[in-house]
Amino acid sequence: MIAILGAGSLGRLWAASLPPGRAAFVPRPGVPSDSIRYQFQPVTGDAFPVEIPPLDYEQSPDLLLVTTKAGDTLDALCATLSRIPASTPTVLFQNGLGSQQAVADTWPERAIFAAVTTEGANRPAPDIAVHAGQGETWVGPLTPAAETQLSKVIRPLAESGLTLHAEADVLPRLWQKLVINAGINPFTALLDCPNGDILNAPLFRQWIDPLCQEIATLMVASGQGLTSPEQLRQNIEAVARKTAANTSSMRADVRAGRITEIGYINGYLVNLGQTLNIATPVNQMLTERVQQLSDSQTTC
Ligand code: KPL
Repeated sequence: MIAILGAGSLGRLWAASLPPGRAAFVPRPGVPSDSIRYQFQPVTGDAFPVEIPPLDYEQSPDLLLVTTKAGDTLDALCATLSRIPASTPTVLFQNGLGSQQAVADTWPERAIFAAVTTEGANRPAPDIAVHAGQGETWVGPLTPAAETQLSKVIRPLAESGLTLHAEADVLPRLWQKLVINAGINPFTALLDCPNGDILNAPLFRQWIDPLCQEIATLMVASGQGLTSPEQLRQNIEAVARKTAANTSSMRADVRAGRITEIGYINGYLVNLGQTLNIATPVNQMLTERVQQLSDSQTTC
């Protein structure tokens, strides 16, 4: 059994892709646990109904996949891990950086992995999950206990048919994804537009070069090696073009009135800049503007 914590679009993609009967959703504490039912639209072919049962804690899961938002992850795991055997590997799927390290620091004795995925998934309605674009997923160890267990984690995940890679050194992959998210997500949220539309927007064109300059400086200072700001911009623009019609996760969060992951993306870079004594005015401006946007959207 593979337990999935977080029934958002990514959690539902994994649950629907695993063989029938293999996945179970971790019930939310205090909420009556029932099966989760939805229509799943694969990249090709017809949509089909999916029904995923709640995890029965009596059955020790082989794996725990954590597909919560970065900001919810530590609390969700605090409420869950005491009921999951210490030997169950945990795979974190969060965007950005910071939340993974917090989990690894809190449970250093557990086998904790980070996954970086380019699978596209969204949820246009509460009971519909769409696999919007085929991607790849890299999984690598974060804690010493995870280092010897990589193949034990890849094998059951590969039963999903999604493309998986074992990655001994996952931090550079997390950084690559962070760069893409830092260069696309805040612009799509501020402009309220699909990913491809940022490319010709004055806001993007004004700030993308100084943003990439800040990120390149931070990467060198934090031991991630030298990638030129021009190369970073090309990588960001290539993904924006490839996912042109997509709504980014940050735009979707703002639209739904949810707290965004800006604090783990551009906000992470601002905090890192403060630690390393590197100025990050563009990341700071984007972080503040997205935070203001979601503050003004929150209705409760
Ligand atoms: O990962 C993404 C996200 O929306 O968070 C990108 C790459 C921007 C695709 O939408």
